[in-house]
Amino acid sequence: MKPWSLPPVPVLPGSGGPLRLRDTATGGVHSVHPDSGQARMYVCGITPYDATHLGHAATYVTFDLVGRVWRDAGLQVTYVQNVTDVDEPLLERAERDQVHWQDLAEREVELFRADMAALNVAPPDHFVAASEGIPDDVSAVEQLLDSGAAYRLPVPEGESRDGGYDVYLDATAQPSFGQVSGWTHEQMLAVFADRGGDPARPGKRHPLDALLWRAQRPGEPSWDGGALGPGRPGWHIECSTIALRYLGMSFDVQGGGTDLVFPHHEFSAVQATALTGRAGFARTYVHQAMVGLDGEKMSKSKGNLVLVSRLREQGVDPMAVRLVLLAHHYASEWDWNEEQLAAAQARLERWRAAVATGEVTGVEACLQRVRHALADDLDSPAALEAVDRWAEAVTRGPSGEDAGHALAPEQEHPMARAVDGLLGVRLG
Ligand code: 5CA
Ligand code: ZN
Repeated sequence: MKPWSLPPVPVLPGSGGPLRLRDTATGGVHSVHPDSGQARMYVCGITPYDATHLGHAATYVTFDLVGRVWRDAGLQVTYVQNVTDVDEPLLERAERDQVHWQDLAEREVELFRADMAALNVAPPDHFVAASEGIPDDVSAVEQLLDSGAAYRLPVPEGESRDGGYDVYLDATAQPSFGQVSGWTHEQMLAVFADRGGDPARPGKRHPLDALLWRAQRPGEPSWDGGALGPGRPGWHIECSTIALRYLGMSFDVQGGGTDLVFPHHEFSAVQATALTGRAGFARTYVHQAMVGLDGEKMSKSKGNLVLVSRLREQGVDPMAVRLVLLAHHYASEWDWNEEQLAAAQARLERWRAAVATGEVTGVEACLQRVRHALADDLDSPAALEAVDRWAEAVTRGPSGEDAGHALAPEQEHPMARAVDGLLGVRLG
């Protein structure tokens, strides 16, 4: 699929990094700076049945920072993001609204592109719809069946005219099952049904087994499944196969929100290991904490959403929205409110006023502080404070003709370039 487009990220003098991030699988903070000079990242994309809310935006801005810090450290970055355009929630919403699921998906993906471009989130190198990867899913599921890692279950009577078989992963038989989340089966069972699982499906070997292939049901879209018969892939297999196709095993960072730790990232990893016979789907699993509204996780299914597109329609500067997101460390949960937006707008104005003085004293030192903060587990709040201190100093200090290092009016301010390059905040 076509991603969105944006001007290239400014390249800054010198270099930053090496980046350290918190790994969900080990609980520790460690280097994610590959020695090869090539960094590879997969971030779970949207299910396009509703518009981008601030929780999604927080996730994509967080991983956008990862890409920026990597590039600033001199690495080549390959960034892959999927779009889950084949899944229950999308089909249900399309049915409810009496629209074709493809039209709904197309409309929401288009809005997502516009939201991401407005937030200055650099586009992925590969933006891949689940519907584009189905032949890979079919081969993967066939292989898992052949190796005994998966099993068939007849479609329950009455659900389909022609019978057929669904396919499940024999999850608990996989030695690596549990390594991403580190959760017990009890913890897994407590959330599985709420997160797309079907623990109560009769006949499964274990309640936690995940659906790999769903045989066609009347009225549901289906694809050619070869020996599997017509049907559609389950949710988790798309992220295993898309990541394997574009990045291979042992890529550097698998990203998403904490709601994906289990089951989604657990199963994506287990399936990739079962397919390749190799341990380590991603080297590091990084998760954005949930953004909420009035004490509840913001989610499409709950409907308690603050939409990026709605804020844009209201004339809110997307750079102020970005500053609200950056004011929180990715690993801390927080709730959106209007006061934070007002504070971010004021901060943006202060930064713009500081750059408008043309004063460049202290830029180099500030750039190093921003680099240092970001390399340290993406400490974006500390990075913003470093820029605040610089802005305060130049706004208080001499400016215009009195300034020692003032800039010609037509020159781009080096602090504006630094803030754009590293934080993705455009001051121009
Ligand atoms: N398509 C799947 C991933 S393969 C999916 O989870 N789609 S989503 O549209 O529900 O979410 C898109 C991304 O935003 C995911 O990475 C998800 O973890 C993240 N996300 C969803 N809600 C929030 C929230 N309230 N706060 C932070 N991140 C969130
Ligand atoms: Zn995913």
